[in-house]
Amino acid sequence: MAAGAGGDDLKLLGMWASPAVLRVRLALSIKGISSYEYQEEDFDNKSELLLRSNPVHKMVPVLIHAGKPVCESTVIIQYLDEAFAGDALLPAGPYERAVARFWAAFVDDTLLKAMYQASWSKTEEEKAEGRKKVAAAMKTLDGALSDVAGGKPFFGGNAPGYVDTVLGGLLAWVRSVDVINGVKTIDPETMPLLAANDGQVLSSLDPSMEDSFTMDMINDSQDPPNMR
Ligand SMILES: N[C@@H](CCC(=O)N[C@@H](CS)C(=O)NCC(=O)O)C(=O)O
Repeated sequence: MAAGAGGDDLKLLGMWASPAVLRVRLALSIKGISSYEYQEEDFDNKSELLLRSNPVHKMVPVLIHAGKPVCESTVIIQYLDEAFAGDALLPAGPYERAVARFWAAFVDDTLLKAMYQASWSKTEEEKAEGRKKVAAAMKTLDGALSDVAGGKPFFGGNAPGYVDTVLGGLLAWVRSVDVINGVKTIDPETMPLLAANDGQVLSSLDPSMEDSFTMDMINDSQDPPNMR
C-alpha cells in the first residue's frame, strides 16, 4: 500500500551540484513529497550515515525511508513512485514503462557519457567530439519526445514523468555549460520539443530551485561533481 504524499521518516543524502541528486529532488517534488529531511554531504568528509547507507559506492543520492537506505538515483525514483501516493512517474502499461526505462537508460549511458567527454576531456579535440555527441544525443531525445509523447510537452505526457526527472537532473548542468561556452545546446530551431521540455521540467516544479542550481553550477564549474 502506497504511503501518503507526506514524507514519513524520509531523509535524502545529497550534494547541491549533483545531477543525480537533482533528479531525486525533482521526483520528490512531482510526487508532492515536501516533508523530507535533506542532508548535504561534503565529499572530502563523508558522513558516517552515508558510508553506512551506501557502503558499496559511498555516493549520493541515498534515500533513507523509515531507516532503510535506497541507493542509485533511478532506483530511488522508481522506489518513490511505488512506495508513495501522488502523481505517478512511470506510465501504467508494461510496454510504456519499458519504453520509459529505455529512454532513461539512454540518458544515463549515451548523453551523460557524452557530457563528461565534452566537459572534462584532456584535449580540446576530445571536448569538441564530446560536444558533437551531446548534440546528437539531444537530437535523438527530441525525436523520442515526439514519438513517446506525441506532441505533448513531457515524456510523461501532459505532466513530467520518470524520463523527465532523469533528464531534468542533467538540464541544469547543460544550461550552465552553455552559459560558460556561449552556446545553445538545446536549440529551439532544431529541437523544438526538447527546448520546450527543457524550459518546463525544472521551472514547472520549483523556479527558485532552478535559478539557484544553475547559478551555483556556473560558479562552481571548475570543480565538477564526480558522477560515475
Ligand atoms: N549512478 C549513480 C551515480 C551517483 C554519483 O555519481 N554520485 C556522485 C555525485 S553526482 C557522488 O556521490 N560522488 C562522490 C564521490 O565520487 O566520492 C546514481 O545515479 O545515483
